[in-house]
Amino acid sequence: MTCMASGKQHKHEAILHFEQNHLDRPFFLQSAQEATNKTLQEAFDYLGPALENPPLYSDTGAYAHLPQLKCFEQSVQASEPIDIAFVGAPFDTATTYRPGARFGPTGIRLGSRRLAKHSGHSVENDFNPFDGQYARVVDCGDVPVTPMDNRVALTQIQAAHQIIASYTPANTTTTPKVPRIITLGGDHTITLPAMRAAYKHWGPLSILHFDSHVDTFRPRIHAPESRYSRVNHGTYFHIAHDEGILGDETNMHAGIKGVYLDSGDEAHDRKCGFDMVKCREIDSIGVQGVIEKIKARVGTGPVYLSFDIDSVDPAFAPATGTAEPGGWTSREVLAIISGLSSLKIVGADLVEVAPMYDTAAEQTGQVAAEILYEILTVMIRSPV
Ligand SMILES: [Mn+2]
Repeated sequence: MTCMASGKQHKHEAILHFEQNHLDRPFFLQSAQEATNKTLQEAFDYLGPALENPPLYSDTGAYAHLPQLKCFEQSVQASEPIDIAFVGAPFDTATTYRPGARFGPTGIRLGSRRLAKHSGHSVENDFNPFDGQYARVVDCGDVPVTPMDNRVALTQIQAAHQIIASYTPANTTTTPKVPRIITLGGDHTITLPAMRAAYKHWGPLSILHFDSHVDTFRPRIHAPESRYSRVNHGTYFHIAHDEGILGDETNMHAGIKGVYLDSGDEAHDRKCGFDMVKCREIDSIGVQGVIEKIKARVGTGPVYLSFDIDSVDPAFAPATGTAEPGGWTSREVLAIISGLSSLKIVGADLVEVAPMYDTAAEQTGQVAAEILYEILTVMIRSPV
C-alpha cells in the first residue's frame, strides 16, 4: 500500500521509470564523448519531471510561482483569460514617514515563494487556490511607475488596472465579466487608482480597511502650495469619498490604533462613511466578534479590501513605513480574513511593506504573502 493519492500514482510510476533508465547512466557524469552524444531531446526529457515539481526557492519572480503574464502588452490581452490577477505597484513617493514601499512587490513575492500550485493546499479550508479549478490566477508583474511625478505615477497605475480589467475571465459566471485585481503595494496611495478602476465596473464600493491609521485625514498639510501634495498615503480615502467612490455608511476600518492628528479626525472619518473596530476591541469581543462587526457593516454589496501591513504588530511585521506597536497578531488577522468568506470582494490590495526594514528571516514578507493567500482563498470561494 502507498499513501500517495491515486491520481498521482501514474506520474509517480513515470518518474520511477525515468530514474531507472537515467540515474544508472547519469547524463552529466560520463565521458565528454558520451555527453556530446546526448541528443537535445534527451536533455528535455531529463529536466522534464523536475519542471513539474521545482524547488520552492527557485524562480521567485511571481507571487506563489503563479503563471507570469506580460499583461500590458496588447498582443497578450487577446489570448490569455484571467479571473484574478496580482499586479505590483512599486510606488512610495507619497509616503509621509519612512520610505521604501516601492520595494514592497518584490519583498512580498519573495515572501510568497514557499507557496505554489504544488504546495498550496489549505489546512483550514481543504482548498488549493492555485490549482486553477475555480479560477485562473496569474501575476501580471509590476506596473511601470515613475518615481518622479505622482500625477503621472498614479495615472500609470490606473491605466494598468484598466488594461487588466479588459481581459476576459476564464470563469464565465463572473458578473460583470471582469477580472478581479489584487495589488501589491506600494505605499497606501496606490489604493486610490485601484478603487477608481474598480468603481468603473462595480459602482460604489464598501471599503474594508485593515490599518493602524484611518487614512481619511483632511488634506491640509505637506506643501500646501501644491494641490498634488494633498494626494498622499494618509488622505486617499478622504479624496475617494469626495469623488463618490465609497458606499454610504458601509465602510469599515479594522485594527485602528495610530494617533490622530487632532481631536476632529474621528468625527471627520465618520463623515467619510466609515465605522471602525479599534485594535484593542479584540481583547473584549475576540476574533469572532471582529468578524461579526465587519460583516454587519460592509453588507452584501461589492467590497474592496485594503490591507495595510502596519495593522499587524511590528513584532510580526516590522518592515513598514509607519509601524505602530500594540497591533493584532498575524494569527488573528489570518483568522479574521478567513472568517469573511461570505463577502463579495471585487478587489484587494496589500500595502506599505518596506522590505529594507525587515529581519533577515524576511518575516514581514512572509506574513504579507500569507495574508494574501487568505484573501485570495476568500475571493475564489466567494464568486462575484
Ligand atoms: Mn497605516
